[in-house]
Order: sequence, then C-alpha cells, then structure tokens
Amino acid sequence: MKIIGADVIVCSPGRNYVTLKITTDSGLIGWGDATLNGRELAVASYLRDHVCPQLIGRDAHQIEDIWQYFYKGAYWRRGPVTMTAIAAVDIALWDLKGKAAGLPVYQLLGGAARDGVMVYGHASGGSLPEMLDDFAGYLDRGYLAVRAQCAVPGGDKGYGVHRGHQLYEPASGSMPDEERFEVGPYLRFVPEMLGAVRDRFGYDVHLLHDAHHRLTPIQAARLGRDIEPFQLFWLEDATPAEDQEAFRLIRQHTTTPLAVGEVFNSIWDCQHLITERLIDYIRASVSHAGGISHLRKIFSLAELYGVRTGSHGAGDLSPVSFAAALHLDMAVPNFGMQEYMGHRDPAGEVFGTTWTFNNGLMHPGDAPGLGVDFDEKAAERFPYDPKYLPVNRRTDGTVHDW
Ligand code: KDG
Ligand code: MG
Repeated sequence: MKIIGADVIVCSPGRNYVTLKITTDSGLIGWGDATLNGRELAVASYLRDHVCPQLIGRDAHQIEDIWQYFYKGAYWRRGPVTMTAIAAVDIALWDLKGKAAGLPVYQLLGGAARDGVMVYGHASGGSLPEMLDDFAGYLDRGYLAVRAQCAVPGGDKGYGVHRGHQLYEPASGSMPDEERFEVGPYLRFVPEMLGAVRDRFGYDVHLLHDAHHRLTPIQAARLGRDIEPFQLFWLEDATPAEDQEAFRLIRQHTTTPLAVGEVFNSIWDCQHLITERLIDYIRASVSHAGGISHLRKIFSLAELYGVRTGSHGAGDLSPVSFAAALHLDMAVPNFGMQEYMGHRDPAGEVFGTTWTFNNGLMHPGDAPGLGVDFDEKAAERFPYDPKYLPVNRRTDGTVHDW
C-alpha cells in the first residue's frame, strides 16, 4: 500500500481544524488530525513543507518505521508542533491499516477490553444555580461523570464556562482576549461549588474539576485537601504541567486524585510523574502526543505504575483524533476516563462519525479504520479563521498561566 499523496486541509466549521489526507495506490484514504489550537498554520506548514514530500512512495503499513523516521530523522525532537504533525501522520496510517484489514482500529490494538468508554461531560455556568442546572442536564442525558466549572462570584468569569447555548470555546478573536484571575476567591469558592454539587446530586455521579494549571504547588495542596470530602474522580491540571516535581508536594498533602497531561507531547514529559506515582491519571492526547503509537507507549508505561488513562478530548481535537482516542480507550487495560466535550456546529457538516453514546459510555463503532469521514467539498465552505486562546493576567496586570 504505497503512499501517493499527502495533503493538508485547514478549515473552520465551528472552529479551526487541520486535517491530513493520505492517499494510497490501493485507492484507500487515511485521515489524520493536526490541529494545535491557536498555532494551526505552524503545523500545517510543518506537514506541507517538510513531512508530506517525504511520505510519498513509503509503504503505509510501516507505521512504526515512519514514526521513527520523522521523530529521529528530523534531529529536532519533541515540541507541540513536531509531535502534532507526527501524530497526524500516525493517526492517518492507523486509519489506513484498519481500512486495509477491514477492521476497526481498536481490533488492531488488541480488541475490546470493555463494552464502552466512560466519558465525562462539561457542566458550567456564570453562577452556581446556572452550573447546577447545566449539571442536571448532563445527568438527564445519561452521563455517569461530569466536570464542574463555574465563574467565581463577583470575580473571574472562570475557565471552562460556556456562554449562551453553544459548547464552551475559549479561542476567539484575531488577537488573544485578555482574562483576569485571582487565586484567593477561586480557592475559597471551589469547595463551596463542589459541595453544592454533592448536596444536590449525591455521590453516585463521578465528579471532576479542572484548575487549568493556575495554582502554585502549595495552593494546589490546600485545594486538594479542602475538597477531599467531595470525593472527586480527579482534580485536573493543578499546577503548570512542565514542573513534574511540583506534584510531589501536592501528593504529600492530599488524597484527592490528580490528573495532568493535556499539554504533554511525549513520554519524556510524564516519565517521572508516572514512574514515581505522582499522579493518578495521565491526560495526554492522541493528537498532541505523537498519535496512537506514542500515546499507547505512554499508557503502557502508566499501566506498570498503576496510573490510569484520562485522554484529553476537548473540542479543539477534531473528530478524527477523538475517534482515535476512543479506539485506544477501548483496547488499553488501564483505561480510566475519556473527556468528551463535543464539537460545535457545523463540524458535523464536514466530519462524518460512527461513534455512539449510550448510558454514559461511548463506542467508536465497527467501521473499518477510525470510522470518520471528511467531506472536502463541505470543508471549502468554512475557510481558516484566525483565532487565539486567551491570555490571563492577575488583577495587578501580571501575566499568569491561563
Ligand atoms: O486548546 C486548549 C483546550 O484544549 C483546553 O483548554 C481544554 O483544559 C481543557 C480541557 O480539559 O479540555
Ligand atoms: Mg484541562
């Protein structure tokens, strides 16, 4: 199965997505996701200018060799742009291998290790009553796990809070929006918010919260301890993720389970977190951490140390990489939870999917490959629309982690 074409398509159906199309002499086409929120064109150029020409003529079945060729062969390793580009190639090649074999990708990864993949939805609100009503809606729709995010009264509008009826989307504007964050009111409010969830909905639903890398280690330790009574499934991204050592301090103070990893792009970013058991869930994503092949290695390392998976699944991961995540989730023994934020309209006009949601569990479907189609004609109706993630500042103007 020789590769005869590799093309990059940038489109914006609801938000920007970068899609890699690999064409083979067998007539089969594989799709990969190369979206890196706010830096889309950097990955598109990396692929178009440097990777696509070197793909032509290769055997699409040699997934591992091609992965190593682009990782070791570039000499310059790791980093979000490089690893997202390699991920797109890897995902497209797994899609092709499945299509060639006539099997869904999860069968090639060892077959189903569970009936379905537990996903969590995103409840949010500009006020506590609004967030609790949104939370109730997720339970009505059958979710077994829900993340709670809420604006801090009289202060920050809060990370992860949707506006209107559309799904939350932080990227906006051709220049980054500026937001404000103060840690004191946040730390006082989060226990109250999580307590209100438990008061209204009890303890059967799995409850999660994302601190979005905003705390210092000792602040995170205090938050973890304060929310222990509410028995979270996980506290996500408590501190800036590049400081692996910070998690040791948090760990010493709290039994709240810790999750991190959506900004990681290789196994080297989480080696110590995993091998020293500093976290409970590894949240790297299939599209930013080198594709199915590399994320599977991260998950296997995690399995050895009792760390479970919690793949990133925000709306800025296209349906192609969300499907890839579901296939991997189906097959790995140490699956924990999958994030499912959903995709804004009109993404469904461009991406066709086969996944299903039933009683809180998702299944990727049994179509050969990943089970995602990309409509190139429809994509032309939604040209690239530059948008950036917000920049965060403290009240005194100091730039802070967003
Ligand atoms: O592009 C950034 C988003 O993917 C990120 O802000 C989403 O934190 C996030 C999450 O948990 O989904
Ligand atoms: Mg997050």
